[in-house]
Amino acid sequence: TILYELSDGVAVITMNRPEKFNAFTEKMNKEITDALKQAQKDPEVRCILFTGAGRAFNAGQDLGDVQGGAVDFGGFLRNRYNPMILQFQKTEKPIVAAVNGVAAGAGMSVALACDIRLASDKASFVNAFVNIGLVPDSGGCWFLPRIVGIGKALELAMTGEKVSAEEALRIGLVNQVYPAERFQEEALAYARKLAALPTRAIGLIKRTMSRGLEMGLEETLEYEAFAQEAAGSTEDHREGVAAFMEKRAPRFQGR
Ligand code: LHQ
Repeated sequence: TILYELSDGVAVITMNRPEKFNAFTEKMNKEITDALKQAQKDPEVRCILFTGAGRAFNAGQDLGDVQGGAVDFGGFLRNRYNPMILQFQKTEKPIVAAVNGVAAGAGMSVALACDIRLASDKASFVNAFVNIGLVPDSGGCWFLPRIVGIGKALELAMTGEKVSAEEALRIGLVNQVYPAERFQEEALAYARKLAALPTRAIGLIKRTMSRGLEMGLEETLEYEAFAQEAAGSTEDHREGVAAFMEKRAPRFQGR
């Protein structure tokens, strides 16, 4: 239910159930978790680009699987979604969401769990949970207020209204918007640029900032010192300083 393709340091993960707007099934949850683990392990992978096949990014849980009641919601989340979302955070490489179309429900949450969001001008976001009497899940209650602030987060979660790409850019929900005609190329070019940067430092930036969100200043300063010891011992750090002194472009290896 997904495609995994590696080229030029970028692992492209494509959710691939276009006829169902790439809605999640148990199989897809598992495949995404495994693909992220594989990308984390593979030293060739220096950036992950996460996108959807066809018209949609992802419409959330496949509602065909949950209709008729008698759903173990807690189990659904604990077994399928929560491990997947945690894997986004545990993957210490940049993850870029290329939001090609609508991102709804848990599909929106997954976009939020990525580090950077790029949107096609045809993309949109729907915090659809409330529309079916549910609560944002898959990290939606954690990421959304941290990305757009509590005021906007509550508005989007309580109304379940569709947000256009343009509005998403305005409120900081996405980092860039590109015309649909050249969206794929632009997203790939963006990911390739990230893949050429010092990957270890980027992984440490990701970990330190997400911890910093939950720690006080003193603890964060200490964690920065720890992270800097790790970053400062990389080849990429030495290369960065050497390139600066020699007035040339750096060639980072991700080590
Ligand atoms: C779909 C879906 C879909 C199946 C569109 N399933 N077919 C966790 C724990 C346990 C249980 C519950 O869930 C969760 C997490 C969650 O994600 S809850 C939230 C689930 N998602 C939603 O409620 C979103 C439902 N979909 C929509 O609101 C709309 O379809 C969106 C806004 C995504 C797109 O609207 P449109 O562009 O107007 O397209 P459409 O509504 O015509 O949908 C296109 C097709 O995709 C259509 O099929 P059809 O055969 O009629 O062409 C839809 O039935 C299908 N589809 N979402 N989640």
